Amino acid sequence: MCHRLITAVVGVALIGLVWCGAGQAGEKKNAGGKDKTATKEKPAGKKAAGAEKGEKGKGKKKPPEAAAPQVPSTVDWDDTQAALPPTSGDKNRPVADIVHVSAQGKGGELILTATLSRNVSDLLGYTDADKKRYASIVAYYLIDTDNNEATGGAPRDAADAKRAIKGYDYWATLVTGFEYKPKGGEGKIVAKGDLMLDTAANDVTREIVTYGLKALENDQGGGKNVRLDENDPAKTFDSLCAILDDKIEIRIPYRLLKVKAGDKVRICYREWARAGAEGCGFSEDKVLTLGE
Ligand SMILES: [Ca+2]
Repeated sequence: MCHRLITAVVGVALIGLVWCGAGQAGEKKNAGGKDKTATKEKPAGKKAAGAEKGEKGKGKKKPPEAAAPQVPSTVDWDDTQAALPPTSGDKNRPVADIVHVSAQGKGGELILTATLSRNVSDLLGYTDADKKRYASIVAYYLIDTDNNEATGGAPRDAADAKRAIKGYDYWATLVTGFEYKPKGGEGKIVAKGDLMLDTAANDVTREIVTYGLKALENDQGGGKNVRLDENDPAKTFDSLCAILDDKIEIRIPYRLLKVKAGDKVRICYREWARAGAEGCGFSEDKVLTLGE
């Protein structure tokens, strides 16, 4: 399998891992990929009232037919599907099981928050009997910034999903990782994505939660890296990520997505711990209007 666990001796580039890990979606196991809808769909109530002829003569005017459904400024997903157990390493270790996701545009940033079934510190702090600790891909978010399926693309492995995955213009991959150094040695080595770190030989100096961003092309592919700072390609997105117990929030500046307040964007996410399941862990799409 492509996403084999790596005994961390060398730092592993985020993007390489993410891309390598993406291959695992080819495996299929069980269960579907549906989420409960939590989107507010405004006009439904009023239309329905108009349709109830039995109600007596209240001279209420119908709402204007032209009124388009209102696009909410916040969307969220309840994720009731359990994560699959690990396929390698300690099979009993906790994995990043997403139970809820929300998206909102505020303060010039798209804010994406994943709630897990347990605290993030339980995942990154877990040490197995062989003194291994584990980091992983948690999710990726697909963002259709022009709400147009005819532009953009999708990651190559999305072809295995149960619904059409297309027209997304950006791809943000949420990962955990470690900064560490060899025992008795010096330096800072960073490894992110699906990996196993041998703590018998290494000391963890920092736990990492971060993301990578790519612009998707018109084909199904890996996309093109989007830098936080064009003048400093090594600058990471770490400062735009926050952990609050069981929640991981990432913020993506509008300027990087080439969007502005008022734009409508279509979003779905993929729960990585269900990437091997039927549906490949993709959620349904939701559209939101970006706030100021
Ligand atoms: Ca698009």
